[in-house]
Parts: sequence; structure tokens; C-alpha cells
Amino acid sequence: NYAFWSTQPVSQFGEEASTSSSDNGPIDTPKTVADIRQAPNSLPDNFHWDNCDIDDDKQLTEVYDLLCQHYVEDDENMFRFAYSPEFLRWALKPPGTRSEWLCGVRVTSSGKLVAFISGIPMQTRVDAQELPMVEINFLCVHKKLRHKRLAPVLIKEITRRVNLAGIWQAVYTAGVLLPRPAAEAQYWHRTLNPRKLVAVGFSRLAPRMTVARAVKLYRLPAAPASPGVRPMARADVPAVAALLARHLARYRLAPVLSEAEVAHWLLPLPDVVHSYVVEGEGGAITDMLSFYTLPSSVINNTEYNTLKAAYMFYTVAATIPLSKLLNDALILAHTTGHDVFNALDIFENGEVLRDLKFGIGDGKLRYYLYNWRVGKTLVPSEVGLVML
Ligand code: NHW
Ligand code: EN5
Repeated sequence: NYAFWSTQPVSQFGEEASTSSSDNGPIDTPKTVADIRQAPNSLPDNFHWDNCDIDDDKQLTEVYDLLCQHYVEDDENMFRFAYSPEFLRWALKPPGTRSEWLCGVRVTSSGKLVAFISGIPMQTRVDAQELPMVEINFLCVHKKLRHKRLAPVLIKEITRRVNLAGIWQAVYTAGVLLPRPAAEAQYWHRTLNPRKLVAVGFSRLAPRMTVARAVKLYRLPAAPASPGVRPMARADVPAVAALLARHLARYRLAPVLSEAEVAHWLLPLPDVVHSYVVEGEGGAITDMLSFYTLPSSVINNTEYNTLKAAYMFYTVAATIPLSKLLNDALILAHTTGHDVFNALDIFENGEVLRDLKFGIGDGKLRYYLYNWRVGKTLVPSEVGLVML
């Protein structure tokens, strides 16, 4: 019983499943920009809309503070995502961003930022169809304003603003189950710092396991094993874009990235995104790996305030086996101070995670499309899109 989502152009649970991608297509009746209301959706008294200009450090800090205190927690409320300000600037300002898609809600009397939702443009391919979409992320409502149906207002408002730009589809991910996932992926975790993960309650020691034995079990070499691994540089952008495009063509859901976007998303930024290429004989880029840094606040612990997690981003194993390349990613995440390496069972990951000593997490990640039906639900290994 989804009072809001049952009114939206999304696949609904009761609908009959199809087996053919020829049943893919839009759900809403086609519209034009002229059909879209010019006036913003109305907010309750004493609240107003305000676009967040994250090039302004003060406003960036406001978004950071809101998310740091009120964004996503795990099911036992032990950890909460703590995206850093530099991370948010990276995540929210790719090529083609629009100021009205960083959509805030403020209390009029105090000016306090109490809710947020963002959209970034992304050309996205689903099966054979390439569409201009937005990726919706960072939907957040202050804890004291929850369960007042503010989230549907934010969603309808960003939809209107995206529609005004002539875009009719969106992709988003969430841990919660909504109508109706295009794909359901599973989180896996690879311990890098067992002592700390146990101390904060992120993981428990198995029976007969001691911290000393865990330290030995999860120990990693100091340097990557693949010859020719080095940080990605600006000169690598065309080669990486070509390598990645060839790879992403294999998945049913994937972004279509320009060179400018590859530069934005993959050039290394300290403690935000880490990208490495493998340079073969003669200087060709044969493989690449990347991960991003997303700390979580540890909610009730006297010893530690934050957990530094690495999340697998885009990786292409073309000449090196995926397990070896991902093990190099583990090594590099460990040497850059991450406590745990997280990955989803998307791409070909499902085949190698167990061997690399990943354990299954208690969280799932659902992929959703707005106003686009996928006839045949995707299995995780058909997903080639990573959202932050
Ligand atoms: S998923 C992370 C979302 N954020 C959090 O979990 C942070 C902590 N929680 C909160 O801030 C990544 C609040 O609990 C939120 C809900 C704001 C989540 N997605 O205001 P009400 C994203 O950012 C539905 C979508 O009373 P609230 C992706 C819920 O099912 N819908 O609840 C965002 C119910 O609808 P129903 C969600 O707890 C994608 C309604 O909200 C949801 O005070 C957005 C209740 O609203 C979620 N994660 O606030 C969609 N969580 O039908 C984009 C709950 O059941 C769509 N709900 O009655 C595309 C738009 C663009 C289209 C362009 C063509
Ligand atoms: C939108 N772009 O639940 C993002 N995380 O498993 C929104 N569990 O960290 C997406 N509960 O399993 C939000 N430790 C969806 C994710 C929300 C956050 C979340 C899960 C993912 C998570 C950890 C901690 C659980 C704490 C108690 C977990 C077990 C690890 C263990 C390591 C050793 C081998 C066995 C597994």
C-alpha cells in the first residue's frame, strides 16, 4: 500500500512480468515542456524552496551538516553515511548540472536547511535504448520533520524541474523496497581493519576467531601485484573512456559517458575518488580500477567517531583476471587508510567476491527507473551502473 508511489509512473508490484526487452518503454503519456506547470509545488507554511549553490562554502557546509546528521543509516542505526564536503562537491557538480536541481527546503523564519534532493544529468542506456536521464540522490528530510509527507513534495518538485528541461526519465537507488525495482543488488564487505570493525560493531568475530587470527586472515601486501598499476592521470582520459565504454556495453543498464564526464568521475581526488590504470608494454591502458571514499559516522561508540569505507566504483579487467585486479583495489584501499571495502554483486563481481574474503552484508541496494518500464527484471550481473 504505497499512497504516493501508486500514483507515479513507475512499475507497480501487481503488474505482470514480461520476458522480452521489446516491452521496455515509457509509462506516462508523452508530454512536452509546455504541459509542465511553471509554478513550484507548494510547501507547508513557514517553509520555502531554495536552490543550494555548493560552490558557496557556506551552503556546501549546510548540505553537508544536514546529510551528516539526517541521511541514511543501517537497519540497526549504528552507522550513518557521512559524505564529506569535497565528496558532495564532486557528486553534485558533474558536467551539465543545473542549479535548480540541487533543491533545498528552508524554514522561512530561521533560514535553516531542513530538506534536500538532488538530480544530475546522465545519459543512460537500458537494453538498446539510450535516454537522457537524471540520477536522483541525497533525498533527505530532517528527523524532526519525518512522516509528514514532505518526501513526496520534494520528489514531485524535482520531477517538475527535470521535466522543464525536457527530461522524462530518472534512475535512483535506495535500500528500501518501493514499487518496483528494476534490479536488486546485495552489499558485500571485505574487512581491511578487523580490530576497528569489531570494536565499532560493524562485524562480529566468528566462533573461535580471535582478533589476532582475523588480523592474519585479512592481511594484505603493501603494494599491488599487477605490474604497471599507477594512478590515473588527465592524459589517460581518452583511453579510459574508450576502455570503459567497451566494457559498459555488456550490461543492460549502464551510463553513457563523454570524455568530460570520465574526467570528472574518474580523475583522482584525495579521499574522494581513487582511480588507477594498468599501463601495458608500449603505454597502452589495458585495465583500470576505481573506488570512492565514503565515511560513516559511528553512532554510539566511545572509542571511534567514524568508519572509513571504500566503495567499488568502475573497474575494467580486460587483460588481468578480475579477482587479481580487485585484490589490487583492496591493497590500495588498505594503504590509503580505509577500514573496509564495500562492493555490490553487480558487474561480474558476484563470481569473485567470496574468494577475495568478502562477506555478505545485511543491506540490499535496489535500482529504480522513473517513467521507464523494463520488461524483464535485471539480475545484478546485468547492472553496469554505480550510484554514489
Ligand atoms: S535513497 C536514500 C533516501 N534518504 C534517506 O533514507 C535518508 C534518511 N531518511 C529520510 O531523510 C537515495 C526520510 O526518511 C525520507 C522520507 C526523505 C527518505 N525514495 O515524507 P514522508 C535517494 O536519495 C516514500 C523514494 O512521510 P519521510 C533516492 C515512502 O514510501 N521514496 O516520509 C531518492 C512514502 O511513499 P508511499 C521514499 O520518512 C529517490 C513517502 O516517501 C523513500 O519523512 C526519490 C513517505 O513520505 C526513498 N528513499 O521521508 C525518487 N523513502 O508511496 C526519485 C520513503 O509509501 C524519483 N519514501 O506512501 C524520480 C524523480 C525525477 C523524475 C525525472 C523524470
Ligand atoms: C543511494 N545512492 O544498510 C544510497 N549498509 O550491507 C542509499 N552493513 O553496512 C543506499 N546493521 O553487514 C542505502 N556488516 C543502502 C545501504 C544502507 C546502509 C546499510 C549495510 C550494507 C552495512 C554492515 C554493518 C551492519 C551493522 C548492523 C554489515 C557485516 C560485515 C561482515 C564483515 C566480515 C564478513 C561478514 C560480513
